Amino acid sequence: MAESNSSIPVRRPAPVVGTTLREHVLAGMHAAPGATGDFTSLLNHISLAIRIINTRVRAVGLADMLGYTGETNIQGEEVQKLDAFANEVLLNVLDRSGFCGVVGSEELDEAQIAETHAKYVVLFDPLDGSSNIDTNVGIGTIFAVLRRTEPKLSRPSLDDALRPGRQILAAGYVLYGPSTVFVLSTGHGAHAFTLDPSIGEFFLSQPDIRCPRRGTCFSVNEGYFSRWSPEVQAWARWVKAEKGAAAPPIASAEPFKVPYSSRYVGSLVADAHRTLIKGGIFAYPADTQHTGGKLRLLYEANPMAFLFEQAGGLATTGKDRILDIVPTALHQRTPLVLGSKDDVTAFQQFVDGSPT
Ligand code: AHM
Ligand code: MG
Repeated sequence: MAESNSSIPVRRPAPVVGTTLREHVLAGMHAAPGATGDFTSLLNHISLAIRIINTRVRAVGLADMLGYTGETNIQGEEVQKLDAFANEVLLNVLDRSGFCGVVGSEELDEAQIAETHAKYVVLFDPLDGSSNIDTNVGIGTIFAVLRRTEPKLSRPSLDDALRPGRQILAAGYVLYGPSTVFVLSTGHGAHAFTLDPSIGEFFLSQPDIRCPRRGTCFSVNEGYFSRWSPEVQAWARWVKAEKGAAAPPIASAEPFKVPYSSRYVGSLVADAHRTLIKGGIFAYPADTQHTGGKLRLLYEANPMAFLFEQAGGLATTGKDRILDIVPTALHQRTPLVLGSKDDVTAFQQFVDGSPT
């Protein structure tokens, strides 16, 4: 769980249902000789911010938190009151931790760069699925943590954040659904923790999540069908078993069962969580309005891709592995296709005729 200064491999205890998030994080630190405890402390600060955000999400209709602030963010989107609140909480808690050299958020025009040599980078979408806030539909928080490459030698800069997702140290998301679920990976599997609201503690509820090899659901905003490329349209026709639809160009040993079921919440965290647990595919492809895709690479696609790979799934642009993309900008967008290995591979076969 914690970064290590030593190369000596140490056995990690198997995660046990009922362990608290704090205990889980601490056990990871003890399994990493030479660990300083900073990473553990940073994750505990993130968990604190999440619990603060959760209390407000749970009572959003009572706290004058519905609706918009009147501001527009760098993405040109109207900022909701809950977006702004979640952003402030994360910024304040991370600032107080003293561990962050660089912080990037969907709701910040530019990354916040510390004056210190602090060694971590935290990138987050404070409140994902904002369009669902006012209707009490599942929303979430997504984050990634990276370690600066030369924390002692250089001062933090944006370059510390513009690194491929395969260098992520920890990633997670929180789904504020019927219960509050925190899915976390520090590179040793993906584990889900459920909040017990009566005592404000996360308990391990699903250790070592494995995304099924194949699922039965597809999750995409089909309203944009007319804006997609002919290849993505061909894939959508196939998953719906439209008359005359072509099968993936490379035949699978075990035939797919089409039609798939359709599921689309419109909150990445909710759609991804269902896909992670039950399998299937989530896609937000490029379209004529979002030519580079809509979802943000650094704080939406990358953390999700890290978690899906940790759970044995795949995450691609439709062609290339998400975690290999070298970012050039904080708010860079990307097409995103993630889910079960077989289902993502079938999508890819439509797009470029080759297996993933
Ligand atoms: P947000 O971070 O502003 O909420 O936007 C991201 C959301 C994702 O949660 C979701 O997958 C997608 O945008 C929904 O977009 P659309 O309404 O175009 O389907
Ligand atoms: Mg989002």
